Amino acid sequence: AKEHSDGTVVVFSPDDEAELLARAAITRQFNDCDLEERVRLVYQPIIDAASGRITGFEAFARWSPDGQRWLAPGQFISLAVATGRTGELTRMVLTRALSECRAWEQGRTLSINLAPRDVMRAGTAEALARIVSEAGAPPHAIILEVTERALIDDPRRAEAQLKAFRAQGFRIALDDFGAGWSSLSQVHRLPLDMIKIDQALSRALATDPGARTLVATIVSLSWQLGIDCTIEGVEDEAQAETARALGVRLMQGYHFGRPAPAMQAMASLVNAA
Ligand code: G
Ligand code: MN
Repeated sequence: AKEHSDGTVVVFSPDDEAELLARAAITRQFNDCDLEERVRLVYQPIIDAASGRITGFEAFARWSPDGQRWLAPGQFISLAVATGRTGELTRMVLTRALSECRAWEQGRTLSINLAPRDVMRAGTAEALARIVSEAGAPPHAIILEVTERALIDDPRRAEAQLKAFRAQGFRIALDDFGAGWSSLSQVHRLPLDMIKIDQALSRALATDPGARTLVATIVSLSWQLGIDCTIEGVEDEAQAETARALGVRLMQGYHFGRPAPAMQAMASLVNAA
């Protein structure tokens, strides 16, 4: 039996051997690759649903094992963790995003995802702040997205680390909120600027009254905390309309825009004004 980084335990049978070998091979590819060459970034707009204005972009990394197939974070972040390259990946993503998607020059924010280890590692705030300063960007325009998962194991240290990010001027978003790792009891103590409602809740909005109640609760929580609230993974007008009716203002998802290369993302600002 093997414990995954997310805490689930998987028992392998001999049938899994081929899969195990494939996994070892792709882990080696990640370990040996030049990240500069094998990572590219796409940017998804975050929309103010009341005005239709793009308020910012979230950068997503795509990794290629072979220069042909491009994998999404869900498919390769575990490889970065296994090879100890999450810190390097995050710094590279931030550096690249700051150079190709200068959203702050158009009054927009730029969001970057942090791996749980980045959040907890000593010196991350300073390392990221140096990169932002070298790019000539204001830290306040940069939103660091942190998942609840990162805060569970050692809430006190997590709180101290988030305060260190804040002290450098960064904004902080709590990502994938409502996805199961509830940190509801800590949220009021954390220095947050935004809560991002997990995409699973968007999908459940049409059919599940429980999901609507949960979204309404998160919206009310964000109001009470005086912070922003974004819903992720909005795929159609029905979901957007329900979210709007529940008081969600900021939205993200295929309905508003798919993740796209920097040039295309920045060009959409010209059209939208
Ligand atoms: O954990 P995080 O929210 O950062 O991850 C978001 C992931 O979901 C990205 O890989 C992004 O490309 C993808 N994504 C963004 N919008 C949508 C959407 O509307 N539907 C689905 N299924 N995926 C989305
Ligand atoms: Mn995110």
